[in-house]
Amino acid sequence: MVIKSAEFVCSNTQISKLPPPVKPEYAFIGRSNVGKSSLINMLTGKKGLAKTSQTPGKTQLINHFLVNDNWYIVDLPGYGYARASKTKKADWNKFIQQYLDKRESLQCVMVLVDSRLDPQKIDIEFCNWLGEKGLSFVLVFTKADKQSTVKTDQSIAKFKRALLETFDEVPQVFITSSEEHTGRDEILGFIGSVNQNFEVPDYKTFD
Ligand SMILES: Nc1nc2c(ncn2[C@@H]2O[C@H](COP(=O)(O)OP(=O)(O)OP(=O)(O)O)[C@@H](O)[C@H]2O)c(=O)[nH]1
Ligand SMILES: [Mg+2]
Repeated sequence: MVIKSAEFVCSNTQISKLPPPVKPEYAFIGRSNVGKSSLINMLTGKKGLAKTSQTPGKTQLINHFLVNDNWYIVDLPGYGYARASKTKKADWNKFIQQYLDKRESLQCVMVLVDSRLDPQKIDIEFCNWLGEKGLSFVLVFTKADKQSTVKTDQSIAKFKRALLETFDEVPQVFITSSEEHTGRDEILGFIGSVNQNFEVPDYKTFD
């Protein structure tokens, strides 16, 4: 897929204010600091599109970006941000779960996982939650430039093994590096093929 345009549309804390669900949408989610915003910038080829930061917890809202006037990338706040207060974490859960569970045009959840780490409980639990809700998701291993291919492959194998404790089969996997532009063609190709089957869903309007 060729990216002709990518623009920021809106930031939201309220489900009722999201753009109408008339275009296919892909949510990027994962632990705080995993590289969601960097990946979005790498995929769209626009460096400052999504705000990145070395301080975890930068993305606090549901951010919609329109690509090629045709589909949405959604940058979500990271989960598991250790320094967030309990109330904040609870709010996060409620809000994001509501979004993921109810968004009619959501085609796939892109679950970002740090390729350097052993399976993290919070990531596995989140995948299990997606499974329970029947939401389709793929795994995107990030920061692959930070270590050898062997190490990345080992992390992926461990993660798959952990998922197979609850799932019958593992979802599709992408290996990425925002630094080196690894995985860009694969992810955009995947999104392009899913987009082809999109039909505008019935949806509720909020007055
Ligand atoms: N080497 C390397 N560093 C990366 C990569 N992706 C992200 N980073 C770095 O990791 C840090 C966090 O990246 P962000 O893209 O802001 O992460 P995020 O998941 O959006 O973070 P929050 O919005 O705070 O949850 C930044 O310092 C990035 O430069 C990558 O592929 N390779
Ligand atoms: Mg971010």
